Amino acid sequence: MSQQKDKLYAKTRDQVGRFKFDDKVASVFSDMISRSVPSYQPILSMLPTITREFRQNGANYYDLGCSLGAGLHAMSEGLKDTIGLDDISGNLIGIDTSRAMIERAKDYRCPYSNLSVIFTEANILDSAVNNAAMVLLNFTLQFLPLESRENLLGKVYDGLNPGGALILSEKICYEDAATDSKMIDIHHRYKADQGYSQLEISQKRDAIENVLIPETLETHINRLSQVGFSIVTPWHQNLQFISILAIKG
Ligand code: GEK
Repeated sequence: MSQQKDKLYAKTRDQVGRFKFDDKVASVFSDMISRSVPSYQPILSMLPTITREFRQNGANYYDLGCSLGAGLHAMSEGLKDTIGLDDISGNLIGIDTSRAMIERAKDYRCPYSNLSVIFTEANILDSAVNNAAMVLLNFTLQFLPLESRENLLGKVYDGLNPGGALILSEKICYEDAATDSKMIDIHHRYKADQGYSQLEISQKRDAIENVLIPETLETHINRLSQVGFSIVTPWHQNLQFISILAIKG
């Protein structure tokens, strides 16, 4: 299904409702996230390389909160024969609660015969993770209830094979109010530079408030260490958008 340009918040709304991953959002999602999250494309373009480092034959590769499956496509590039390595067989598993996203994601035809691809409409809080070489939570954890986050990360840790890795990308906030406010200003300027009007920026901000709940980088790092990961390190940051690599020893 083709993607359209994001104009969802271009007209004044009497009431800005709570942001939902519905059909309207799914139809513009690639454009919306690429013009809103400066880290999105750089993270996707590094995923094949990271996947090549952690791949294990016959293992599962999860994209939790996969939306249209862009993370899964990027991981598949790391499993095919490149730079003289052999093809690695594996199962790519994308999970999302949004039917509109999963319906579109299912259109993907993986070109690599060594890989099987499964897209499932489900809540990742209720989904099993096992025999995993890699798990990707690419800007998904931030939408989950705060009290569920540690359990989910514990489940991911348990489901990873030894030597496996979690990539956790998030929008973060800052303890210091002045820093937080300045980073928000710069992010809004970034969105304006991508062609969003002030109306679009402010209506989207109202819609996403209390839906996307950011935490500090320190909170993420401490929690990942607490659930058992032996190496926990940020590997990418652009403004308040970060990605952390967490490895199971
Ligand atoms: C990408 N990772 O393109 N269970 C499953 N899915 C969920 C849940 C849940 N409990 N809560 C939210 N979602 C993607 C981008 S978008 C990020 C991820 C953003 C899903 C939700 O339906 C949406 O598709 C996704 O998490 C978040 O690399 O829009 O900023």
